[in-house]
Amino acid sequence: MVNLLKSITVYILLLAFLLIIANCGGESAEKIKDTTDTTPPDTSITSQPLNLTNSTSADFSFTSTEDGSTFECQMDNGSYTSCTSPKSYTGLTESSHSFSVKAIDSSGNADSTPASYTWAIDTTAVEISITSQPLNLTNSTSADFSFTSTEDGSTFECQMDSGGYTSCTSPKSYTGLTEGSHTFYVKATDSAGNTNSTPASYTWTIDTTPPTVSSTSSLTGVTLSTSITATFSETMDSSTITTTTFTLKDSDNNAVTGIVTYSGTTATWTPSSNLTSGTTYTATITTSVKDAAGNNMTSDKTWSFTTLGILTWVAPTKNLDGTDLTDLAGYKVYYGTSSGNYTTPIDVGNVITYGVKTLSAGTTYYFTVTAYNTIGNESDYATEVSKTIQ
Ligand SMILES: [Ca+2]
Ligand SMILES: [Ca+2]
Ligand SMILES: [Ca+2]
Repeated sequence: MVNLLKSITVYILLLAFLLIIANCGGESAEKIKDTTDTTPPDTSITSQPLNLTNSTSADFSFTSTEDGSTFECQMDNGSYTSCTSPKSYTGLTESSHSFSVKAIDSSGNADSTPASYTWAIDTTAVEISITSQPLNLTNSTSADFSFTSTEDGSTFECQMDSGGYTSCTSPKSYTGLTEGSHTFYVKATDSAGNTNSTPASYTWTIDTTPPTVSSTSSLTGVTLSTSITATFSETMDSSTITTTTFTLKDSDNNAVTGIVTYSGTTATWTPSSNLTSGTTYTATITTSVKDAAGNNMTSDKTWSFTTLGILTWVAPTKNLDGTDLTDLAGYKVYYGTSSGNYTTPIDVGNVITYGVKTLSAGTTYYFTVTAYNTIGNESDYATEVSKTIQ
């Protein structure tokens, strides 16, 4: 019984103690509630990245309307975590980002409308395209360029040769350029400040020098089936080299029919049928021919040549004494500019036709031929023939 009473006393004391504790708690909560602040603070972001930037870092400063506030920050879809101002982020990806921050006052009231800021990171440089430019080879000393970039709002800088970059817009024109090779460069900077490391460029050549005919085919010993060639000082516009601009006329000023081809720097005129023996022809290339840059030749190129004087004869069959000729060894051709007077003979071998070279226009030549046998006996002259080279 005594023990029971003791136990009850202990319980009563314990209960009383618990009641006192409970009472104390109740009074304390009532007192705090009376003076508590139930108004949440408002949060402001006071510094932030540019709206569009090429920086992958971001620094934010922020304030609360209530001193003593703490803050929680959120980047993109992450969760709010405790932070202080300033708050920095690094290694952000190239895309749009959103930062939010809310203040929590010392009474635990959180700003229900966090401050937030959205911006974009662009670290990719633009691509530039040159959309119009001079011909690769031109005789124009002016040049007009158009160009575009892959991003609206880009700004451009242009450079001609090694002249240095200056701000420019499309189209960009240059005048008074010198003859020779030139290179145009253009680079762009996007709105985020990214400049392409490799500029777009275009190289072309200005040629203002007219072409000339630097050489022609041989003027002497020209065979009847010859092709006549003219080599130019530079590559030509092949479309300007035709049977109209490259002609051949005979000594009567009649046009000769042929075809014209062009390769490398050489034009070739080929007759449709053999030329006439011992005749002077005149070839002409007119100023209508142009070099590859479009410059016309400044004066006609005219030159003349004489075709071979072709002699033919009938082989003898008898010796002077009437016996059969069995030891014929060859022939000698004689010719000169007066009848019966011949220069040193030409041993032409055992043939029955020969083309005499180095004949001059306007001159009459006299020709004959002898035969000789294996022991060197030479016949009399054959009947003389003459021809005036036209
Ligand atoms: Ca408050
Ligand atoms: Ca960009
Ligand atoms: Ca030229």
